[in-house]
Amino acid sequence: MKIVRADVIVTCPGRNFVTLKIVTDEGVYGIGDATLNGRELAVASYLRDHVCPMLIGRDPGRIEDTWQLLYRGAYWRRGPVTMTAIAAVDMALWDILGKVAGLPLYRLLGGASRDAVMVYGHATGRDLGEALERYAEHIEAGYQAIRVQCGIPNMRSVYGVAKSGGSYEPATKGAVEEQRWSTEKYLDFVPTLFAAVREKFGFDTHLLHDVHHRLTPIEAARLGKAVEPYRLFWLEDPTPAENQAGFRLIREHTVTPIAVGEVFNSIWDCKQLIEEQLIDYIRATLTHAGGITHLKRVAEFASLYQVRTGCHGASDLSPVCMGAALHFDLWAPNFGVQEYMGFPEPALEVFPHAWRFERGTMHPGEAPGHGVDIDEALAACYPYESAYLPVARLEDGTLWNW
Ligand code: EZ4
Ligand code: CO
Repeated sequence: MKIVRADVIVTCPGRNFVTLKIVTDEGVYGIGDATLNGRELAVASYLRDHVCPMLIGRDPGRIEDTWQLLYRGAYWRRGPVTMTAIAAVDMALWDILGKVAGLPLYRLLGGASRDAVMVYGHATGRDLGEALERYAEHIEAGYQAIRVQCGIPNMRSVYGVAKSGGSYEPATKGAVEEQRWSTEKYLDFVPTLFAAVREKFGFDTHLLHDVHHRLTPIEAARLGKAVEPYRLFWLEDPTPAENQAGFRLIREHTVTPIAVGEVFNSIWDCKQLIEEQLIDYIRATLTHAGGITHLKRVAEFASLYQVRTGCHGASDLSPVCMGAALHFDLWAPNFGVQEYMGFPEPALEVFPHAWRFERGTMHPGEAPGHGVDIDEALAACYPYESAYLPVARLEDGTLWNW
């Protein structure tokens, strides 16, 4: 079997997605997600201009060799654009392998380690009352794990809260949105939020929260310590992670579990964090961290240190990534939880899928491969729309981590 075509499809059914489709001489094809929020066209070009021509004529079954070729062969290793492009190829090749074998991807990985995958949803409110209402709705819908984010008194904007009170989408079309941030106001308020959740709903649900890189290590340590009584499932991205050793400072002060890694693109981004047991959950995703071949390596390494997976699953990762991730999660012996935010309705139509949601858990389905397809004619009805992630500034105007 040979690869005869590799096409990049850019579409915006509610938000931008980049998809790679690899076609073989036997007509079997596979698809992979190549979406890098706010930098979509860089990956599209990397694939179209540099990777796709290299794939023509290759045996689609040589997945590992193709991964090594694109990683070592580029000479310029790692980085989000490169690793997202490699991930898309890898995901599409595993999809083809599953279709050829007539088996769902999770069975190729070694079979199911559990009945279904626990997912966490997002309860976000512009104020405490609204956050608690959303939390109640998630319990009603059967979620066992719920992330809570909430507007901060006297702060104009905050990460993770929808402006309209509807579903949250950070990327904005047109100009870059500027938000303001005050660490002091945030640290003063956020323990109140967790206290209110536990007081109202008890301890039966897993409670999660995303700090979104806004604190310094010592501030994160203080927050982790302050919220210990509310027994969080995890505190996510408490501080930027380029300096992995910085997490020692957090660990020295608190037993609140830490999740990091949605912006990571290789095992080298988390090697020290995992080896020194500075985190509890690794959030790297298939799409941004080199696909199934590489994330499997990360998960197996993490398992040696009792670090569990908690794959990023924001709506800017396409339904293709969601499908592949659910197979991965069903297999991974050290799976922790999977993020699930849902998708805009048109996106679900553009990407017909075998996965299903049922009362807080998900299953990838039994379709061969990863079970997600693309309706190219429908995709063409939603042309790309330039959109950017916001930036954050401190109250005096200093640019901060968004
Ligand atoms: O801000 O995926 O945990 N989820 C997140 C996301 C990220 C977006 C960036 O593209 O932090 O909402
Ligand atoms: Co996050």
